[in-house]
Amino acid sequence: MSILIQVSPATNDLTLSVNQTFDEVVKATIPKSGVVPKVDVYFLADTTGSMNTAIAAVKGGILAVMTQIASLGADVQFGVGDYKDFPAPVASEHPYAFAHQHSLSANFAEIKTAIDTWTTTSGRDTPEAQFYALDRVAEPPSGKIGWRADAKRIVVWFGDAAGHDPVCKEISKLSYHISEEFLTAKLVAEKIAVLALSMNTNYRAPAGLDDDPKTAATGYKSKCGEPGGTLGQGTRIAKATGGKLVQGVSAKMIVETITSELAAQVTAIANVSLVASGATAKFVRAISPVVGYGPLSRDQDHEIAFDVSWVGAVAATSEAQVFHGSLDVVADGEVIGGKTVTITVPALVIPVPPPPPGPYGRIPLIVELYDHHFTKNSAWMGDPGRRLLLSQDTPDLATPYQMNDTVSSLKIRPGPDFDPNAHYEVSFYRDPNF
Ligand SMILES: [Ca+2]
Repeated sequence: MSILIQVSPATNDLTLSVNQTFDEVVKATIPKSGVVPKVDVYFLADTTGSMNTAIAAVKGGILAVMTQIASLGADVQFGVGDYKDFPAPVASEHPYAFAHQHSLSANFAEIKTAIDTWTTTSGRDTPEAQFYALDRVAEPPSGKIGWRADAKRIVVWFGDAAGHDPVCKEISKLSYHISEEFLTAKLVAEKIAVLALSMNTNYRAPAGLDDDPKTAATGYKSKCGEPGGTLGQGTRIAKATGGKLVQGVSAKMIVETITSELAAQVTAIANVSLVASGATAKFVRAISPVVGYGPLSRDQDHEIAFDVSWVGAVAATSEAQVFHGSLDVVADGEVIGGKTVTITVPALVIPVPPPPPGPYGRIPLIVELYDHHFTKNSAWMGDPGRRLLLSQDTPDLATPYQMNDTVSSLKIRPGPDFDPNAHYEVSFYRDPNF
């Protein structure tokens, strides 16, 4: 399904001193996809008691769902698994916590047969082992589940209770505890989107997959200690993985909901956003709209624009610093294009030494001119006369000194660069044309 998206401007090569800003509009053109979307869908069901009517409805309608989704022009495959709870296996309690029935396959009849094997058993306490089931499904491509490497991966998860958090290793016999945070990171790393159908079939868990995981959570205490976790697990996991949670789905509506939500996944990109990454990300002050765009249908071209605001975030040092990174176009959690970004922070400006003395920079003699008189005491109209110091050849005393025709006295004395062995000559004219 991947299409490499070009953006405009195609690259950024910026120079940003600290606090210096730069604003740009980044446009991304997303072409109508000529590529058939490749989609892997894994059906994962809670098969404990209260799910009975929902399971029956899925068995009745799943073949039609698969046929309809395949008719949308996608290369789509399906897989099947179900979960119950720990401790397992325990006779008269849980036959298993998770069972994988069928790997990803285009043989819809086999998928239907696998789903027909689902049998509900008691879940005992209210929360169930969905974290363990999702952990088992969150594996790399080409494993037991059979994810295809280049397919968009979706788990269609339906259940009506919260999940035990954590599923500790003492009860699962794995080498690690499965907390919500751990599970979410693993699903994101495997690029598996979770499409969660939170069923309204369990009166003991009114918020379904989002219910309080500590309510009536007794089954893990002897192995895992006091129950943890918070309300809203399903919504958070779905959102973090680029999927979606549909709340309050009835048994009657489950088939229709699976169909419409899967069709939306196949025919549209739910969300496209612009994300800064790499060493240049810290220079991004804002990207707008931060939530991106969507849904965008796949059967037409789209041009979207983001306002990106950069700011110098690094202080200068004695040498120029260069940072590399990118602005990525992310569609439903997958990077589908973008541009490289290079930011140079210029070196500190080194003070430039003063220029060497000019033609008049050396002063061998100081010539003092006095206006009409040269002491304060010999008053002229009551004011002391002005004194003018000359240190260079002066063609005209009128401009700017305004001392033409008024000089009455002069004094010549050695300047700072006086050389007693040199020969100096001082000439005065009445005017330049004399
Ligand atoms: Ca349970």
